[in-house]
Amino acid sequence: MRNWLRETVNRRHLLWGSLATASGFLIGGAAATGQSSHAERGSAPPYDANGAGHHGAHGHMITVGDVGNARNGFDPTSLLTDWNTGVVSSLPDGRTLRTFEIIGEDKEIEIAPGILFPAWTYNGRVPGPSLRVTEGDRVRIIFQNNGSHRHSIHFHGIHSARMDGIPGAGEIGPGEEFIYEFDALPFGCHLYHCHALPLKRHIHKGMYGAFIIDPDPARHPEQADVARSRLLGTPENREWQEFVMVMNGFDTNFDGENEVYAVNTVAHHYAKHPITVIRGRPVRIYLINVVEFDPINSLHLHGNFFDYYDHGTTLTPTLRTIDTVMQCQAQRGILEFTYRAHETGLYMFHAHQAEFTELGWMGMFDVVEAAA
Ligand SMILES: [Cu+2]
Repeated sequence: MRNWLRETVNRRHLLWGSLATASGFLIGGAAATGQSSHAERGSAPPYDANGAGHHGAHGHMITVGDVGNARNGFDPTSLLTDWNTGVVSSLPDGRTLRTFEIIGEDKEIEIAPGILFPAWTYNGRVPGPSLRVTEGDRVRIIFQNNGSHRHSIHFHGIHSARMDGIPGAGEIGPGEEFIYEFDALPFGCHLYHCHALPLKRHIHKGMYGAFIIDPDPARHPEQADVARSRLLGTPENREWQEFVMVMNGFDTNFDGENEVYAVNTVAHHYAKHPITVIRGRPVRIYLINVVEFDPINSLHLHGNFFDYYDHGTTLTPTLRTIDTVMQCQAQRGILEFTYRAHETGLYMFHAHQAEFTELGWMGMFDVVEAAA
């Protein structure tokens, strides 16, 4: 039987100690003592979205300082809306062909201030590019493995056995190339990840990303309005504020446990850099859980409730009016909500596994009025 208390303390101390010794940064007292500080929020000083008041967020228990986005080559704020729709051309039968080029490479990234992680990446970023296509498109992915290990890309979706991205069906060695090709089905919020063995190592090292298939309104005449609202580029879609959030974790000492948790890789990034949301416009989140080693993860939204579409494969919600959703590994879904009836201000979201929250998985929405 595992000693959860001891493990928890050790994991916190490891992060805390690493931060302190690696770069002089400190995590606030609550994390160091292992005490949950939800109760402290009420007495915490007002949160300062401009950066001076990081200690105030969630009761003095987030990392201090910032990671080097330029060095990493990606900024988690940009990742929220950075859709890669590929190079578009037409097939002889008139259908759309979307071609993507993905390169696997080893890359050291900074996941919390002063904490470097030897990642394996797709296109040099974690998570990899957010691929976005339309239901029925032909998808072609040219995968070049420039890394030091064998890798693949396994897409969640419908495809042939030859395109499955497992050893013997798309897994390639360093310096090799493989082309995956399939039709984009079914519509939904999917993911892709390396399926080389040992699987948990290849996943937690950073080889995963969002694979979103927008519904084709012509195929769903009974709910064409809903489908159009999800189809990137339509006037209906532009009304929405869409964000992709990949919940991930990092085992920094390779003991089979995560020491850092995040959404889109950098611990507490959205706590220090709140996500701007226009009050009058609806919000849609493509949420994906790829955390390895922990069986479940979750998202809890403060001061609000949302509708949820499990796997994003339906046009009507599978859960209505909830404020917390649980996802096991590789589970994903679409959240929809609005702040129309709210006052402006900062609204927290986080895993409701409190330990994950303290170790990086917590952020804020900054609800503002639309510019006049
Ligand atoms: Cu791999």
